[in-house]
Amino acid sequence: MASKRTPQEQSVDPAAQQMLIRAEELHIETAFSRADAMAPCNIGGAGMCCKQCGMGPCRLTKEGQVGVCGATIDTIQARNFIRSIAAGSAAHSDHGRDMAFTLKAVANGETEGYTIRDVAKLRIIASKYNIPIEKRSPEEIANELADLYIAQFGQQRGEVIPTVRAPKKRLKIWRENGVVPRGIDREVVEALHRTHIGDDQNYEHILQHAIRTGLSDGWGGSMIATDVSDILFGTPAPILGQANLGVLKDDMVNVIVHGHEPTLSQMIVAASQDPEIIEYAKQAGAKGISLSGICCTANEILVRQGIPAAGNFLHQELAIITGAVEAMVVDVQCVMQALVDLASKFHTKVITTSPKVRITGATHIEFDEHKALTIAKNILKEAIDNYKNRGKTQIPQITEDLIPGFSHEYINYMLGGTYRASFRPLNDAIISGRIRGVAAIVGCNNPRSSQDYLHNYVTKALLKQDVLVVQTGCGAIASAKLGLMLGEAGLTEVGPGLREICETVGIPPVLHMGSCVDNTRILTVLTQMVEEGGLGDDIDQVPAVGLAPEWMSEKALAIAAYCVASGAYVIFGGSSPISGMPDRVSDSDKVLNYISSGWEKLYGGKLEFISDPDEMIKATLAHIDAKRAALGIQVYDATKYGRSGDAKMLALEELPLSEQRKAIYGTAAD
Ligand code: SF4
Ligand code: MSK
Repeated sequence: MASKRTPQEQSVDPAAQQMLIRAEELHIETAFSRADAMAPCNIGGAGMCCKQCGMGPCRLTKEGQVGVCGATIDTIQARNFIRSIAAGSAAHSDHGRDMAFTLKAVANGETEGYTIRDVAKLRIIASKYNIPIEKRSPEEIANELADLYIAQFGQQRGEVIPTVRAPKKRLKIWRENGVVPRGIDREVVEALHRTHIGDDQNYEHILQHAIRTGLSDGWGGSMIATDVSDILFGTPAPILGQANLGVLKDDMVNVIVHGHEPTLSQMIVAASQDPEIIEYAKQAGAKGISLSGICCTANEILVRQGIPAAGNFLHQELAIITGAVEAMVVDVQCVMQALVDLASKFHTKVITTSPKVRITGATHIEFDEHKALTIAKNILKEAIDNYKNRGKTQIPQITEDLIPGFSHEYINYMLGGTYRASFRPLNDAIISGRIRGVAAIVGCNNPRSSQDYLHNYVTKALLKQDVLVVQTGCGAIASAKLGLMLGEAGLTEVGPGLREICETVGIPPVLHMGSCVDNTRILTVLTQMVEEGGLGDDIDQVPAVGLAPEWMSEKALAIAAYCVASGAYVIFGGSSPISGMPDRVSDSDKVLNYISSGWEKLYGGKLEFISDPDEMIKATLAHIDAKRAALGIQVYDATKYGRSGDAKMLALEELPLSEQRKAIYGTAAD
């Protein structure tokens, strides 16, 4: 049994700590206490257990040991690894498939409540695939784009269409290595086939297909999900939002949407503003409806409508423990089964909505986009009817404001303006060394580490080193809760060069780019930086690193695979699922080495598991500096910048008026 931690050790978030103390008082279990009570299996956790057939499970813990079928440790580790990547790709991509079907239904006028919100993005995306746009209605274009996107999932031959948006050199590398995904489903199915007993038994060959499977997600299903969400619900742009449990209201009906898909949550946002529903809530004795989100559903409605985020992955139970949540409405992914038992101790209704997801004991109200608004209203009425059952509440009075909504379209616009939208200023800032490099710090919370600690530690350290940070998923909510996503407030935490850029452009030092599927926005940003010029001709040359300090989901591994394939150095914190035993069976190093130096030789990107946050930071900076040197751009110098912009103005304020004039106008005269 692992040791029991204090609430302060379980999370660095003060709101979470308050709820963990309350959980202890009420003798309630959470993921934190269950993680303390259950030590992870050190054989399975290290990727050394195979249960692919009924002759096993086989646990390979000794040097040279093989499974009953003769499978070696490297084969078993590679098989376990690709199976996780396949599951992660399937989850993201199935989300993308549903979005494509919704686009089709909207184009055909078959849905209730949806419209095509971003016609400009629809036209831009359609043009990339040579879909005619002139003299055609948005619905006609959307219909053709939806058909094209739906076809990508079942396509058997050829290349998944969004890959044409990658840098030319990158696409060539994929083609030369035979890893351009043929069809999204095909690569996932083949990953499962190859890892069945008696199939692919060469670890390098298995891991090559891991790359292809990951690419079918990043440059396939996830990219489709992001595109269609923007077309239907609007491309994010900066908007004021709030984060943490304090967004729950004592005098309102609190409804939390949790999961990943934006289709239902967007409609719940619309329904919650309906006068009929507000009146219904008032009749129930509440002041109205307070809607908030958890996990990536939170991100979807936060970046588009500014709907508050109650928290990230590990807040899902803590929100219920406030006693103030009338309904937690869930769809797919990252929803803990423990919610239902926990909710039974309070008055919260857990409502499942996806045809794919049922949880024993939960209320099921199935979502159907053809009746979306009606269903959303029914769900809200269920929540309102439950308000009278609310007992004692304890809502931590802790929130932080934030400005989310930095889509690649907006970054492009904010750097160059409407008529000369461009990544030039960002590239120039990197070339001059004001910005040392870019870090994408993404991914989950994991109760095996202190919630948000690794995210925050790494983010703060890199900001001080003039590294611009972009975030998605639960990592983004961690920074939001810390106040790093609010212009001026976040700027006290950053290095002098980065600060100058943030002040000039008017951005926070940490840019919230959306949900897990929106990691594809980061691929697009990197591609546009390459196309802008000055930072090489492919993604692997850009001084950038991807980090997932608290990863836990299989989707995170899929993201890692496609980022590596795209040329990125990816660092995962926590534990490695292919670490081997601590005293290392030497053969188990083969897989670890292959996903690092093996993949780097082929793709320029690599994946490493580094548990020590200081080592993570060191590796990130070393990589960024090495890429800068390879490009031949300015050597980063921390002392070079920081004497212009607001810093200069503040320093001037200290001087007598005549000297201020002299410094600004070159003369002390009026
Ligand atoms: Fe054991 Fe081989 Fe079956 Fe895996 S596939 S469980 S190693 S016999
Ligand atoms: S929700 S996959 S815990 S980021 Fe996307 Fe958060 Fe990870 Fe789920």
